[in-house]
Order: sequence, then structure tokens, then C-alpha cells
Amino acid sequence: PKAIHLADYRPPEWLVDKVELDFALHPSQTRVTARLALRRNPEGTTGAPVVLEGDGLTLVRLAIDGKPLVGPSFEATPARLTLAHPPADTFVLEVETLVDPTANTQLMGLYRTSGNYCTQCEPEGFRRITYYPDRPDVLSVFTTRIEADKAEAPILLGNGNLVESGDIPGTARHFAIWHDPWPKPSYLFALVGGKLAKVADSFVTASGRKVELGIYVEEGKEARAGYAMDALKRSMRWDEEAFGREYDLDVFNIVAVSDFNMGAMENKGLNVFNDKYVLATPETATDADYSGIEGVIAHEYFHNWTGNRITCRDWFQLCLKEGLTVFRDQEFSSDQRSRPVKRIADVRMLKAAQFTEDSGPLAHPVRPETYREINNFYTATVYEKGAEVVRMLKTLLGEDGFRKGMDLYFERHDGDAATIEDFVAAFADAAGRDLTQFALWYAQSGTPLLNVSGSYDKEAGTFRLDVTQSVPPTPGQGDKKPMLIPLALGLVGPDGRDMPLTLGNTPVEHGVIEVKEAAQSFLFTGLEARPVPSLNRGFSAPVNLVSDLTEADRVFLAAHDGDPFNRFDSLQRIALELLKTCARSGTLPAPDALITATGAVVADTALDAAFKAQALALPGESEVARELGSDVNPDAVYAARKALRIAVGTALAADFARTYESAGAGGAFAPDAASAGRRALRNLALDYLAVTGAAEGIARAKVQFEAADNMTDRFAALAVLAQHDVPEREAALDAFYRRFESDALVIDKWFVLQAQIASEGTLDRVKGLMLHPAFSLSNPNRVRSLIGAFAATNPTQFNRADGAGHAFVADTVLSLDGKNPQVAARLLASFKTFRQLEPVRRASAEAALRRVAQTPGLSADVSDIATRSLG
Ligand code: B3K
Ligand code: ZN
Repeated sequence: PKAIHLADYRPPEWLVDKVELDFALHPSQTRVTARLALRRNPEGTTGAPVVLEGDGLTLVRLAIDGKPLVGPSFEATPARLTLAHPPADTFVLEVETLVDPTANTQLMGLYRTSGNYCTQCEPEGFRRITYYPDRPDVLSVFTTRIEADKAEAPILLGNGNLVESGDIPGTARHFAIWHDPWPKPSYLFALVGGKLAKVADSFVTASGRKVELGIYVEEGKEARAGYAMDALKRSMRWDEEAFGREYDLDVFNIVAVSDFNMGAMENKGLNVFNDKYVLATPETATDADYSGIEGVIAHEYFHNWTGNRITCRDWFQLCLKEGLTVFRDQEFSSDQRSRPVKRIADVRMLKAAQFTEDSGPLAHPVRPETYREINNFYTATVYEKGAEVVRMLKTLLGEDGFRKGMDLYFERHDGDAATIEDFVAAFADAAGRDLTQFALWYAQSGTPLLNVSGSYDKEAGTFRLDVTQSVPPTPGQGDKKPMLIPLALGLVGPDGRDMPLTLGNTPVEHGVIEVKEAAQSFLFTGLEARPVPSLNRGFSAPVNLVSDLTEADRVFLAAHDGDPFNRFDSLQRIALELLKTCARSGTLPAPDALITATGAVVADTALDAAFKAQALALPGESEVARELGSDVNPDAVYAARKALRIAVGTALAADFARTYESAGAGGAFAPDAASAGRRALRNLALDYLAVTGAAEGIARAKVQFEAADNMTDRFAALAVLAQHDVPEREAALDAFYRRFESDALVIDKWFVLQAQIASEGTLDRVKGLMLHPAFSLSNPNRVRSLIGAFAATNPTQFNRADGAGHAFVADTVLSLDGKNPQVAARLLASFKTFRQLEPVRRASAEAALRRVAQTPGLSADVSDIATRSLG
């Protein structure tokens, strides 16, 4: 496929004032009749033809203003419908197509899942249903009539409000008509038909609108939707309070399906969810699952304003809705849970996914300027870095300035298909500030590198911070300009308290300085003692920061910093230096400082358990690898991490044992943040207590595995056992399988754990599990759990020195590509860090990528990832 460029954007030639859709659902021959009220766009090209997108469509019939159309007046291919000479500047085009939902294994367009019908249209799935100007800047009012066999699909759902429903006399069929009054692009269209059970509730908005809420699940799973419903109502209230945004229809429905390419989809009034992000009970879902449900429910709900009421002009602007909506869901979860702990978790994820992406061949700007396959741009950069950019705006403008900018954005652009320029202009205008340099965050890819050093002048009572910045080269971008970096900081005095932060004579507002130049110095005054600078507090900017802080400075900050994020980060940094040295040299330097600092955190009764759990978890293997940057041997990284875990676990064994006992299991399971934090800390202690594989630790894990009354504790114990080559491992895995055999979402966890075992037998185990009756290449959750987890979270085995791990993943990508290109492409993207590897492994990864790239008949999705990875 050829590249599409942002610079080539042109307004649509034809607009659609309204759409009437009529679906006659049938497993293999669903008849779709679309009536499009077309109108020539006055801003378009004079005399432009009507060109509608299709994808694999079969045309049955065409009519204009009720008159059948024949012969050379149109041209229809599976990919396009062209009317070279439209009869007038406004007319109604009636198009009938036939689609086969059962054969739709890509899960884009209309497809079947567990016998039910559902749709996924973002970004380009609607064209697999009917011919349409399938682009986000064509907004229209949709009315959808759905007709189906009553027995096969007793439930029929569409966007908006239900206007009519009933039986079709003399047949076994019935129908429903849904009308969505809000103009929307085709990617927000959805329908669902099938046998589903409804969990009902309601919500009254701030201005008194009563909204019927429905969560539809497979029959028998109703009891598992309670937490999702609760999260939905909390999200609706929060958006009113935090952003002044109310819901705008009488109905809000969510449908949970078991075959879904991603997490969920924000279709107007009819969200469709991967059931992983809806269903939870204490026995089947972990605390991480609960917080994932809360976050995704909120995210999709928040899209109603940031995405649906204001949508994107084109797909290059994807971060306009995604980055902003991730920021909104992160803020929601911070308010519902612990803000510092949420920030730590988000930054861990940002570094693991986005920094990694940004430092490899798939790096791209938050707003890309070119793409071949848009599905490959639903990335950590667009989502997570996109959210960081919004967070930086808030840091720069302050709480009030940010809210004013958001209000202005909603006021100006409600009903629009907008751009990043529109978004940034709202903040610039609201705050009266030039944000030109700031906007580089959308355009320049790569993670900026800040180099910071400090010098204290005792005589003058000043502390000078010298800062240099650079952005490394990334694909297509050699030279970069300096960025505007909001750097939150504090100067911590010898007593552990913040000293005054004054530049010259001016106090620094909100503790944030603005780094703008390639090299810049900041002179802080009025300091009676040498401070330790606490830099990039709260991770105010998504940068790599190198400083001249010593290990002793970090130990000090880990104990005293007023910023909880930097207490966490100081420990991580101490650990990272040890891990890097060990991975390079094979010898672990004395970890005394880390052990002391860690022990102090364990013992600090003022800290909450969830924070401790985050602070005590060592940086992951992927972070160590990224920090090493080149010539990485994943076995050495693994060994280093293991050695450090053993050192910490052994030295602090008594503390961990005390933590384990005192954090006790106690009481009935509740998914709230405080309870989850206690479980997280206790399970981290369990992990350290078992790290050597000594009998006592293993026995403790076995007891917990068997006695647990909730999935969090049971799964944590199983995860500990799975890391050790002991007989208890296989016994526990078997018992777990038998207990949860009928529960696909739990069996996914069972796949994940086995795929993550860092030992030589794992590849054969994974191959064997592909033949297991519970596995299927057709289900994205299964593929991600087994093969995805292996490729993305088992660096030693995926990157086996003999190349067998790489070859296996490449083979799987190739066998999946014909079925589901999106999932195949995402799996192939696991190779994105291959250039970091030492030469032997790098060569085997490259060979695997080349073999994929050279295979004839690849999907656009896989071929794009393969080409860019090798580029
Ligand atoms: N907007 C959808 C993503 C659709 C992805 C298509 N490949 C989910 C979300 O971000 O809310
Ligand atoms: Zn989203």
C-alpha cells in the first residue's frame, strides 16, 4: 500500500447529511441497505466525482433518488464505488451490499463472536459494511434498523436511542430502530445482535437527565458486571465534576464480547468491550484486572466528549482523542485511588512501552506525518506519550489555566472534526501564551535526553543547575530542535525539607522551571546549605534524565524527598546502576546502599502499602536493556536482576517475613485501592521470600496458592511457583487449570504465566500449549496471552541465542496474518528492540524479520511493521 501524508489532507468532496441503514442479519449473508443523503461540499473541487470507500464488498443494487442505477454510470469494485458524473449536487444514493459476518476473522466490520453479531469500525471497518466516505471528517446523523431472527438474536442494539421495535408479522423475525441525533463519523457506528443478558442501572446527570445504563454480557455472567457498572457511574459523575461534561443521550449501553482486537471501543451510546475489561469477581479477577476495568470503562466513557462530540479531522490527529482521553482516565483513576501510586504505575508503563518504542525503528511522532496502515499507529506513543503531552500542558498552565483551555476547546469545537493545532490554540488563547515551541512535542519523535549537573557556592549561598537537552535521531528525523520542557524540581535541604526555590529574586511558581534552550543554567539563591536537587518531580516531563547525583544523594532522596514519585525513582535509579554494571560485567557490585534504602522504605510506617509495593519492585528486564542501549545479552540482564533480587531478599528476609505476616490476608475481599495495596505488598514480600527457591519460600507460596480466597493472592502465589523449577510448579499449574477450566479469561492468565517462564523448556511448552484445546489462533485474547506474552515479556526465551524464539514468533505471525492482520502485526512489533541486542541475537531477529518481509501476500499491517522494523 502506498504512504498517506498529513500534508496531502484535502477536505471531503461530498458530505453526508443523513444516513439510514437497514441490516437484515444473517450468519453468512447479511444484507445491508444504506441510504445516504449526499451533498456536494462547497469547499471541495468543482465537479468532483463521488468516490466511496469499500473493503471486500459485494454490491447487490444501486439507486439514485429511488431510481435503479445501471451500466457505465458507476463503477463498483470491492474497494471502491465511483460515480464519475453525479446527477446533482444533492441526491440520495441507495446502496445494497451483502456481507458475510461468519467469514470475518479480521474482527473489523461486522463479525460474529460466540454466535452473536457485533461490529468494530474504527478506524476503517465501516467500509467493510457498506460503501461510504469512510473518513472521520464526514459527520452524519445515523438511523439504524436491524432485523434478525428472534431466536438467534433476541437483543438488537444500535447507536443512540431506541425509537421503535417489534415483530415482523408472519415470520420468526423481529426488528429494532435506533436513532442517534448527534452527527458522527462512520468509525463510531456500531450494532450488536444476539443472545445477551442485560445488567440494568440508571444515572441522573447534573442537569437532571435520566440515563438508562445497560451492560450486556453472555447469559450467566451477569453477576460479573457489577464492578464495571459501578466504575461507569463513577466515571459519569467525575466527568461532570472535573471537566463539566455531561452525558447527552437517554441510553448508555456497553456490550462485552470475547473476541476483540483491542481493549474496547467508544461507539456513540454503544460501547463494545473486550470482556476482559468488563467481567470480574474476586475469585476470577486480580486487583490489576479490577483497576484495568475501572480505567478502560472510564476511558471509553470519557471519549463521549473527547473523541465523539469533538472528533479527529483525519487519522493523523489520533492523539487528539487518544492522548487526551488517556490523560483523562489517568486523572480519574488518580482521584479514585492514590495519585502518587497511579503516577508511578503509569510511568513504569510509559517507560516499558513508549520509551522502548521511541528508541527503536518503530519510533514516530505523537502526531505522525505519514502512514501506510493506520491500524499500526494505535501505539504507546500516540496514547501514552500523547497523554504526557497533555499533562505537561497542565503543568505549564496550572490547574486553572488548563481548565480554561479545556473549556475553550469544548466551546469552540463541539461538533467539529478538529486538529492538534485547534487543541493547542485553545490553550494558547485561554492562557495568552505562545505555545509554538511546546507544539514540538507533537512533531518530534524520540525521548529527549536531559543532562543536569549542580554546583553549590557556599559563599554566595547559590546553587547553579546546568542543563543541556538533546533529542536523539529517529527514523525520518535527523535534526531536532530544543523542546520546551516543564521540569518540576525541589532543592532538598540537609534536614530533608525543601529549601526555598528562588531564581534570582523570584520564587519559582509551582516548583516548575521551563527548560527551553539546548544549554541553559539556572541560578537558585538564598541557600544556606548545599541542597540535593530532586529533579523531574512527579515525572513532569517524559525525558531521560542523567544527573551528577551520587548514590548517597539518591539514598538521601529515597528516604526524605517530599515528592513520592522521586522517592520511588531514587530507589529505582540505585538499582538500575547496579543492574547495568552486573549485566555488563557479570558481577553484582555491593548492593548495601540499596538494601539500606529499601529496608528504610519497608520499615517506614508513614508510607502506604501500595506505594511500598511499587518502590520495592526492581526495574524490569526491558528497562535495564533499554538503559544499556546496545550489545544487550538478555540472559545477563536476567541473571543480574535475579542476583539483585536474591541479595535484597536475603538481606531483608526478616523484614519481608514480618511484612508478609502483618499485612495478613484478613477479611472478605474488597477491590478498593487500600486493600489492593496491602495485597500487592504482601505478594511482593512473598516473591522476595521465595526468590532463592529454598524449600521454605516455596512452601509458603504453595500454602497461599491453595488457601487463597481471591484471584489476586492465588495468582500471585502461582506466579512465584511458576518461576521455580520445582515439582510444586506443575502441580499448581494443573490444579489451577482444573479449577478454572471453563473460564477463558482465567485460562488466559494460565497461558501468560507459562509463556513467561525464563527457562529453556519454555519454547517447547508454548508450542505444546498452542495445541491445547483451550488455545485458538482465532481469539485475540488467547494469542496475546500465549504468544504475545512470550514475545513481549519473556526476553531470555524470545531472544534465545539459537534463534528458535525469533523463528517461532515469525512463523506464528505468518500463520496468523491471513486470519487477523491487526493482531499479527502487533505480535511482529515485539521485534522492535532487536537492534539493542548483541550481534548473534540481533542477526537472528533480523533474519526472522527478513523472512517475514519477503513472504508474498502479506497484509498491509504486517508488511508495514516488517519494513519499518528493518528500515
Ligand atoms: N478507539 C479505540 C481503538 C480502536 C483501535 C482500532 N485498531 C479504543 C480506544 O482507544 O478507546
Ligand atoms: Zn481511546
